Amino acid sequence: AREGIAEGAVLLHGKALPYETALLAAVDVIAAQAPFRRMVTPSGYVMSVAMTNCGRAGWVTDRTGYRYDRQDPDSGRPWPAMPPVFRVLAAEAALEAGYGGFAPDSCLINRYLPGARLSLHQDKDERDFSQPIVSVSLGLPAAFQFGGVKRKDAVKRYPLRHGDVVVWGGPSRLFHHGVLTVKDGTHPLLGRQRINLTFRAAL
Ligand code: MD5
Ligand code: FE
Repeated sequence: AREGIAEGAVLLHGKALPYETALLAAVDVIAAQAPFRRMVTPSGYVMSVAMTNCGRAGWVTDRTGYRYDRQDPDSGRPWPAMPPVFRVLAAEAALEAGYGGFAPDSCLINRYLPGARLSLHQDKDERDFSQPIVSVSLGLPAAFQFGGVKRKDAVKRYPLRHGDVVVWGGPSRLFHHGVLTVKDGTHPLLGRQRINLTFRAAL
């Protein structure tokens, strides 16, 4: 079922379920080449979310700032290629939400263990904000929060569950958003973690 949750944002319940096995196998292959790591923000804070990437560019942060980098700074090698199942799911979801021709060049893979969170922020490091962002939730559920373009705008909460896909386009592309502290639990396939795939046209 498809549900509008904000201006330009569409939640596709269970959209990723037919792909779950292939997605998780691909995440394991990527993480073997480019392991999950907790990065440091420019202010020196070690993020609670562990991250890796695939595709032509990966989102990274260190003391010098946020950026998209074609190489994994930990290894100096290019990020693993984006698996076909990632591209297919992202493009299908975007199309269902009204964005034809979505061709992401970057997929950030976020791993939340219980206790991890992502504070309210905007995604502003990409070149073309007319391109949507596609987000795939796997494993433990999370309370997702999103507000508006202004930091002071009122914030709403939304549960995101295993298999949910959200397409953020139009005005919602630049809405502030975050993930509340993930609660402890066990998912049948993923155990004690939430994995989020964030697809972007970054370059
Ligand atoms: C997550 N990741 O659940 C989210 C999914 C990130 C991040 O936020 O930056 O790694 S992407 C959610 C998103 C993207 C663009 C706009 C909006 C939400 N929004 O308007 O709420 O790990
Ligand atoms: Fe974000």
